[in-house]
Amino acid sequence: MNDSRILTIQDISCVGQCSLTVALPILSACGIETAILPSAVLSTHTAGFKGFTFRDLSDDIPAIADHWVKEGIQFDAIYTGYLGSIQQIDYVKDIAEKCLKVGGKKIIDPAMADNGALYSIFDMNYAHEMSTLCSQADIILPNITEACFMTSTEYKTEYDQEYILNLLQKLSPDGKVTVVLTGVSYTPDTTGVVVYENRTYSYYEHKKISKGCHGTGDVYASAFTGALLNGHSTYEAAKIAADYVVSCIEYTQKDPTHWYGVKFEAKLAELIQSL
Ligand code: PXL
Repeated sequence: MNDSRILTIQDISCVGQCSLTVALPILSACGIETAILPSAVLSTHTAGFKGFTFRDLSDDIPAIADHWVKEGIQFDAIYTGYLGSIQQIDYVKDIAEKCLKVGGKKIIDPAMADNGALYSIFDMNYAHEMSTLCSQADIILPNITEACFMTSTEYKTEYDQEYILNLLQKLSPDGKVTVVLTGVSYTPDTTGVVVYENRTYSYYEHKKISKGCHGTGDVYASAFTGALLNGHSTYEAAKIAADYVVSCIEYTQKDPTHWYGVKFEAKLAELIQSL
């Protein structure tokens, strides 16, 4: 247990093992007091279910933030995931200014795209606004698709280290933003995560599991944040989160009917052990 208090801002997809229903249990399991700000409530996530409901909670956010300011509530870290609109990105910037402790960490997962395409509700204006939020962060966790959208770079499925370095330099031109770039695969059987910190590149390579699973980005970012707030280095936290996600995917694949997310709950004990 440590004494950090984090605020995580992302949607509640009632069914689907993603966003807040992943972040809250994982961060809590990591021993971190976790406050939540739901950006929207959806009946399910948007990737594969049809006819989902979507209630935008944007209008509630300023009053919630004002109340926290009145109560003097501050956070050691703010971690954001899937947000519902450009307006919400602006609200996140405002909350970070008002409610993040001096020296607190802004961790942004620009959850908006995968496999070369933006998720259904987003457009290029959203990607641009997200890039401005990321430029103000301490740590960002994009996948390659998100990195490409935020830097106007051509998306490639085959690439070399030079292509990745170019993305990292565009995401953090002065080296101030630490980038944890996920899904970086240099060989057919492996994938991994690149950590770009203080302009230094390091790579943690691990097994690639052929079939992609939904929600792994959220599981990864939450486990990474939990490990980081437990005092691990960025690289160590990136490695702990990668090993956890691989274990979750392998376990989930034993049940081929489970298509909409990963069974991260079954492996929480492993994550706690690795902290
Ligand atoms: O896992 C990212 C995510 C979060 N929330 C919602 C989503 C998605 C991905 O599609 O639809 C609502």
